[in-house]
Formats: sequence, structure tokens, C-alpha cells
Amino acid sequence: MILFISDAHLGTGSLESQQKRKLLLKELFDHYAPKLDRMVIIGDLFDFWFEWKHVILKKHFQVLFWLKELHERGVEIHFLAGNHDFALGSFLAEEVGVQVHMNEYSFNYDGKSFFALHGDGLAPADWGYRILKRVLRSRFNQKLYSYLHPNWAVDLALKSSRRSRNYSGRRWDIDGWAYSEAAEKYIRQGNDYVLFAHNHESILKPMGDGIYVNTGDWMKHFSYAEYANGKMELKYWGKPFIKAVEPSKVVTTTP
Ligand SMILES: [Mn+2]
Repeated sequence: MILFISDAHLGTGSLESQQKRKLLLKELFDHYAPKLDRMVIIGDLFDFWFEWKHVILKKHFQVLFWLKELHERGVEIHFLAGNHDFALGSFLAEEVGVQVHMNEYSFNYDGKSFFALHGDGLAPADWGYRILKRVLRSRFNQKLYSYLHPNWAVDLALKSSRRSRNYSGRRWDIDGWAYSEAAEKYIRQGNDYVLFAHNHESILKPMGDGIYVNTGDWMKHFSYAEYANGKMELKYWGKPFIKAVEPSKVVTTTP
């Protein structure tokens, strides 16, 4: 059995909502641990990740510990870079035991082929972001950033992550087709299952000879995909945070 999950954006939101999201993740991990072969985290598990030579972010300790536990129980864990947690260093692989993928992760399982990618920058209109992505991901700039003191380097990053979410939160309805189109392309190339994340929309859609899945998020939807016995399913782990809000206060989903 494989589980696909993404976009929990841990480290953002009120402390109460962060704690609840973490505990729900723990519930999910405990529920699936005995039967799970593999877990694929399709990016943005953390709203921000950076590791200095001797320092990591303490607020993610709990979740990292649970991931390590899962790994020790025999689950193969794959961690794909998102646009919020792309600065993946050696800590995750060496200390937590997860396998890190900076871009896509494709693999075969039970005779089927899977292609997973966070999907930031997929939409053609995102050309500006694609340039920014190269800047953010450059080794040189990450080195420079690492010279900042963590106390305020992290605050700075969280501020800019909030800004990027406000900025990009507007266009998802327009860009949805770009994801479908990209999924179709990868299915035509022979993948049975194409999985994207990033736009916080939970989708499972048959396409040609394959299936396109978007794992949605763990902020609003608490959705994930489960693959077992030749079947892919989109599931929801309860919906504890969906409250009725006045239309003027509806918050756009936050990629
Ligand atoms: Mn994202």
C-alpha cells in the first residue's frame, strides 16, 4: 500500500490549528503504519524548511520524529521538494531516514508506473515564478541565506512565504487546466498514475489510460491518496476545520 500526501504547510496558521494538524497527521501515520509499504510526501509538508550546518527548526521536531518512527517501522518514505520546503539538506536523509527528491519522483509498484511532482511553476503563466525558483534554489543564494542568524532568518522566510501564498492564491481556478494538461502529457508518456500537489485542490480524474490525482492539502481538505490492490482512491481524514464563513471572509486556498 502507498499513501500520497502534501501541503500540510506545517508551521503556519494559529498555534492551535498547527497542533491539531500535527495530531491528525500522527493519527493518519498510526492508522496506516502496519499496512503501509511506502509514503510519498509531494511537497510543502512544511511551510518553511531550511537546515543550517548545525541547526534545524525545532517546531518540526515532533513531525520529524514521527516520520523517523514510521521509517523504523519499515515504511519507505519519499519527500519531494515543494516551493515552501525546497531547501532539503542532508539531515532528512541521514537523521530521519527519508529519501529526498528535488524534482519529480517516478517509480514502479505492483507493475504500475507512478509519476509524482509538487507542480509549482507548471502553469505557463508562471514564467515569473520559474525565474524566482531558480534564484531561490541557487546554491549561492542558499549559502548566503545560511549566514543569517536562524532567529530572524526564519521570521523573514515566513513573512515572504505568507506573501507568496497571498500572491499566488488568486489564480488557481484559472490555472487548473494547466495541471490537467500536464497530467495528460505524463499519462501519454506511459505513466499509469500522475500525482501533483501545490494547488490545494483534491482531484482524482481518469484520463486516457491513466489517472490524474491532486492530493489537495492538509489545511482545509485533509485529503490524501491511497493506492492498494491495484486501486487508487482519494480519501479525506475527517474535516474538522471546515466551518461556515461569510462569503467576504472566505480565504483563498493557499498554495
Ligand atoms: Mn506549493
